[in-house]
Amino acid sequence: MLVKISQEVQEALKNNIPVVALESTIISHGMPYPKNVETALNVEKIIREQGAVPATIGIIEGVPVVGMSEEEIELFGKKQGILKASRRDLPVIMSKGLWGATTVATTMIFAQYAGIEVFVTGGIGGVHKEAQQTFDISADLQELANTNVTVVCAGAKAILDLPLTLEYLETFGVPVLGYKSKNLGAFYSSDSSLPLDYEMDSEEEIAKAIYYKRKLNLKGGILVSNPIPKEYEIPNEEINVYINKAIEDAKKEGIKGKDTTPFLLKHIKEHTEGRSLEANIKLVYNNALVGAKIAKEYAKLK
Ligand code: PSU
Ligand code: MN
Repeated sequence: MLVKISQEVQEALKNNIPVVALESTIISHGMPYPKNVETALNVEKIIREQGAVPATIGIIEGVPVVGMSEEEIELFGKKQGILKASRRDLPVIMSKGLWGATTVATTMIFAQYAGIEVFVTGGIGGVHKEAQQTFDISADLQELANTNVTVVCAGAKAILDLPLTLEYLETFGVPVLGYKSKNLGAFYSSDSSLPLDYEMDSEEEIAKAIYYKRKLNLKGGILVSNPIPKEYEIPNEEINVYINKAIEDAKKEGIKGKDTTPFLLKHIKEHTEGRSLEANIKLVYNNALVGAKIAKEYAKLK
């Protein structure tokens, strides 16, 4: 079997019940145990309460799984040494029978493979600061350019160069839609002050945009920016101090490539004494709710 799709997800897809894909890097590399497992299971619950089916995706002993069980999610949260699997890592992880946590890029790949349109996460990767020198641009952006999945996030962290990230998405024809917001979300804070092209007033409006993009066969993803609710945000001035410190630490320690993002996330979390983790959890719940509603609206149009 190339990809294992759970019975429940298969049934849902067959019967046009909305399905929402979820990534596993956020579990294994994005949050500490046991908060990671607790969050992943709560996200699934929020999606179910909306009448949609969650499909958490990860690679277990070389087999990509779409629709992990609770036990599998628990294992993903605990196990050491799970590889962060982006597009380039997939063939080798499968060849060697390893465990791999799917990033935004690879979750999109398996969501598309299974026929799942909507995918909920926290934040996406993007163009890193000083990418002019380092060439560090997340594979997530090329995946958004090429793979037909809608990604609901809270914008992107200021560990990235957000203006360049938007330019990149524009070049590759990826619509970036602000859910009830004019500006891009900045993950921990609700407003990056970077204007988006379109503010969307409802889940239905977003579902229609997805519908037309697919009908026209316009290859690639759609990015929905759903800002963190104001009561949970950490103001930009405050979080940026920790972000800049984390970037300095990464430079000093010579952190490169795929290690960069997890390193920065871990350091920010340590420096804010868990406050950033709380904000992170709240914004993911908020994305799960909106994502499930978008999936529901989209199912009506299909
Ligand atoms: N940004 C976050 N939280 C995350 C990630 C990014 O705020 O957990 C994870 C996602 O899985 C994303 C990946 O796809 O990091 C991007 O890594 P890179 O920058 O190496 O492409
Ligand atoms: Mn990178």
